[in-house]
Amino acid sequence: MHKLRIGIIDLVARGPTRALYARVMNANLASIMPQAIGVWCEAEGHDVVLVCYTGLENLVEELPDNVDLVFIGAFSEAALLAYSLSNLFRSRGAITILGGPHARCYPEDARKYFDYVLGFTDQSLIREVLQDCARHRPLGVQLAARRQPVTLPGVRERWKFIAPTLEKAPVLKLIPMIGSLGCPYTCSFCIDSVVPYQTLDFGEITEDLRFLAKMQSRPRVAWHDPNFGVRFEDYMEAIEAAAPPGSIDFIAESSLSLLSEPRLKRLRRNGFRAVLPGVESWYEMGNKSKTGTRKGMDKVREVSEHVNMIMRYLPYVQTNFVLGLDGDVGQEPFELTKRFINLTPGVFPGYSLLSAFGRAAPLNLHYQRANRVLGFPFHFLDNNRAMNVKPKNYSWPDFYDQVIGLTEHTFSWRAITNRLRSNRTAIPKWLNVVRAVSSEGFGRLKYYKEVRRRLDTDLQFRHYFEQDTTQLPRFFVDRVRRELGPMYEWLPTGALYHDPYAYLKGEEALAPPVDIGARRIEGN
Ligand code: B12
Ligand code: SF4
Repeated sequence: MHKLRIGIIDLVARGPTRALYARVMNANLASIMPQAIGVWCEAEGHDVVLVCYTGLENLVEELPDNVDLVFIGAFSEAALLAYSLSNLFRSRGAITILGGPHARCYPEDARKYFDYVLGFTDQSLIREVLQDCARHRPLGVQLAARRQPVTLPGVRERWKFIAPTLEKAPVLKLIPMIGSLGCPYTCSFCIDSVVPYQTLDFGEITEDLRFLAKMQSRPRVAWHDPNFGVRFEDYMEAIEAAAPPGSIDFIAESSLSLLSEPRLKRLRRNGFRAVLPGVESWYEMGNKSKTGTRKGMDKVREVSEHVNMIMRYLPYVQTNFVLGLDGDVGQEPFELTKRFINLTPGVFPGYSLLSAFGRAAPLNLHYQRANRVLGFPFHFLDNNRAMNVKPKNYSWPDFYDQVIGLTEHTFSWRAITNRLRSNRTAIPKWLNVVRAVSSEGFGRLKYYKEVRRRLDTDLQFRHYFEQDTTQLPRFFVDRVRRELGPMYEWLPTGALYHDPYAYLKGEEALAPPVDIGARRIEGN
């Protein structure tokens, strides 16, 4: 097999941007898998150029124009950019491959624009793709390993791809690591509820941390584990074996139920600086926050006490909420979240509007069966700019009124000042301010208000939300055009639309996958 010129693009932005938050943070959102694929492609003897696209670089200039093969990793919010890039590289003769969350959630759609669409990906699947390396058009092939990989290249092997990405981050520089895949819990809204929990090699983790401690003074590691801390003891031992306590800083997503006081003491000793637990709702998912059957204000008090306790040990806490879940009715859930913010002034609340990402979770079938899923272009599916599930207990105007009220409360100057005062260390204090005044706080508020205004004044817009038409309102088309910038001219025809019921139709058709050796080829 001849040496291939391979381009790998990790899309952490959906188009060009100059936003302050993007400048500070986007390079820290880099994914692990594109780097791992880079390592695997080089192991097969090929030349690799990897670009983490943060929205600030000129993407086309950064990649050699004579690549044979281009891997693109994308979230759904960057799918239209990924489709445009695929179109551009195909026009230059390259073979294109999509992987990442979008490929897992919307493979039926992605096949229209890529030669290969990969689900679970391991080294042997990459080897097969490289050996096949053929055009598959008009419909690409959909391939997946049988399960999540049992091993992934660690930081030492990925360093040549990590280092240039870190250079793009001006202040805070986060190194992505992972120690486990899947989750033992089964929250039906989550992509990992059906993926068995498995850990990677803890000895490797210790070696990687030792390496990092040599490469940088006080490195900062962001764990990408879906639920960090399930094998708490093993992690702590791996970290403690690597470097003196506190010489490496860590950030992790962990369920509240795993964050008990004795554990927090150990986390603090071991350099943990931030955790992002999910609360999700005051009426649902009690098992995640260990609040059991407690609901409403009782749950608010309990979670608030818990989070305030966490903040005595760790400097930064973000609690994640989902707005618009079926268990929520009326003003109360929103008012309770406001109470939570008042009772927990130091916390940064992260809000997601209920979103059903295609095949991501079993619960999405329920929304599709109830005909409640809307086909907003992927570009808006980032948990905020479009809620693609019609709320069960709210009209759209009601819902947006509540979301606006909560966002105003959360990013009022009073709340921003309270957050600033309640946080003790410099980075958390100022990161919270930047998040509040940039695209995440003020930016979203402005956007929600525009959506709300149009629900009253723009008939075409309202009809779309009410599912009276599937004709996309101008508002969304114009935004895509503006936000894709020069790549818009490469957006394939029809890519603004997708079938939001593809998952349900696929399940109903029940086309059995064909087994070929170690891999699974579906519907090709
Ligand atoms: C860690 C994580 C993050 C981290 C790191 C993000 C990153 N760039 O990797 C942070 C906190 C930054 C983050 C942010 C966001 N996230 Co997030 N995140 C996760 C989480 C918890 C784990 C993902 C992970 O790394 N798993 C470990 C890897 C190894 O496994 P995997 O993801 O299953 O990937 C496998 C395959 O997909 C494939 N693969 C993965 N990437 C690639 C790339 C290529 C080229 C190929 C060929 C294959 C391939 O190989 C892997 C091994 O089999 C998932 C939920 C979950 N439990 O999976 C959500 C999830 C991926 N996030 C999600 C979302 C929506 C977001 C945000 C938009 C939220 C927001 N509003 O800010 C942002 C977008 C950030 C961005 N643009 O980069 C959604 C994505 C849905 C979708 N279809 O787009 C998920 C699925 C959660 C959900 N809501 O269901 N996230
Ligand atoms: S605990 Fe978190 S990662 Fe695990 S299934 Fe529930 S939401 Fe998903």
